[in-house]
This record gives sequence, structure tokens and C-alpha cells, in this order.
Amino acid sequence: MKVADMSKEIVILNGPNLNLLGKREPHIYGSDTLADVERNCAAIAAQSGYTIKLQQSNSEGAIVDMIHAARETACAIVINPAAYTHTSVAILDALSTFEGPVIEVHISNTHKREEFRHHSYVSKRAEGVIMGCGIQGYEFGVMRVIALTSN
Ligand code: DHK
Repeated sequence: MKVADMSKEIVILNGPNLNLLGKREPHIYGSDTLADVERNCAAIAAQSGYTIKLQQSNSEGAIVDMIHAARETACAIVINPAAYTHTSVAILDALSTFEGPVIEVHISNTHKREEFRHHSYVSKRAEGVIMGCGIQGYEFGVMRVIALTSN
């Protein structure tokens, strides 16, 4: 049995500019920060005996590396690839090497926004997609992966 099969770690990955969550375009992304996301998700995860590892990078290759690392430690990935959603075959391919569930999260409803935000490469791999729910979307993502991985 692989490590990840026994794991109760959920990796939450965040793409470029989300380090500025809370300061960046708050009319679109709100005023809560990634620290708030981590705290809220950890509280939900703990109720079912899961842990959260939240990471963020502005670099595509670093996110690919984080996904590879998650292969060894995590039972599931919740990912907001941010702008890489719409451009990155590399992140899609990395996610395709991960065997557990993947949930894609967007804080905003990208379908209400510019045309170039309507297509997602990551959706080709994701079991579910949550968008337009603000940072609560991450919590819904965590709830979903718990439902998919607990028995
Ligand atoms: C975040 C971003 O940074 C954008 O590039 C995406 C996504 C949407 C979000 O809504 O969380 O287009």
C-alpha cells in the first residue's frame, strides 16, 4: 500500500498572485487572506482527523514540484492554479500523475469574467470544480475530498 493511500493530509495549492489575497483586487477576491483559508480549512479537516498543508507559489515549475511531492504524502489535492488555470499544460500533466482526488477552486466565478478565463486546462483532471464562492470554496473543496477519501 502506498503512503498516500494511508494519508490524511490534504494539500491545498495556490498559484500566482494569491500570496496577495486580501490585498489584491478585494472587490473580486475579498479581504480574507491565505492564512484565513488555512485556518478555516484546518478546522474543518480536523473534525474528520485530516490535516492541511497549504502552499503557494508564483512559479509554474514550483507548483509542478509541489504536486510531485504531494504524490508521496497526500490523499488529495485542492488547487487554485490562479492564472495558470488558463495556460498550463504542465500543471495539468503533473496533476495527472497524482492518484487521489483533485478539486479545482476559483474564488471568483471565472465564467462571469473575461473570455480568456473561461477555459481551464486543470478541469480536464479535476473530479470537481468550485467557483464563485469566495474563500469558502476551499472549505467546500476540503469537505468534498474528505467525502471522497474517508470510508
Ligand atoms: C484567481 C486568479 O488569479 C485568476 O487568474 C483566475 C482565480 C481566477 C480565482 O478566481 O481564484 O482567472
